Amino acid sequence: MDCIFCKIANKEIPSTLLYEDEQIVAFNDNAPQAPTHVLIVPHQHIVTINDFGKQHSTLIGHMILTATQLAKDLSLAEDGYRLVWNCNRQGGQAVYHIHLHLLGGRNMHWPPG
Ligand code: D5M
Repeated sequence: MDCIFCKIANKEIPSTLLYEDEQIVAFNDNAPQAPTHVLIVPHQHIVTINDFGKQHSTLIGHMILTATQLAKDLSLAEDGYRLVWNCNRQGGQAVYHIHLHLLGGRNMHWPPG
């Protein structure tokens, strides 16, 4: 499958790996939108968050807990940060393999653009 995030998760192409286990990898976004911009990505190829089902509950929880732990490790927790899932065209999704964005290190805007 020609999927950039499958290739990163399989180490076929390099990334700045920050965390990995049997379910997920986390690495720096290559077009950062904040001083810290990390992507949490499952090994499993899931196209959009519309494809989440109850069978993914553990994975979803694991992705969120990993993001919040990374936020602490990267000293973002006290000042705050943002977690984002983009879904499909109007949601701004560019890579069709789900990923959770962890953004921090600056003031975030609300409403988001
Ligand atoms: O976000 C997709 C994100 O993926 C976007 O912020 C750029 C990032 N990206 C794309 N290719 C790479 C590689 N090779 N390394 C690191 N980051 C990458 P979306 O929510 O789909 O708009």
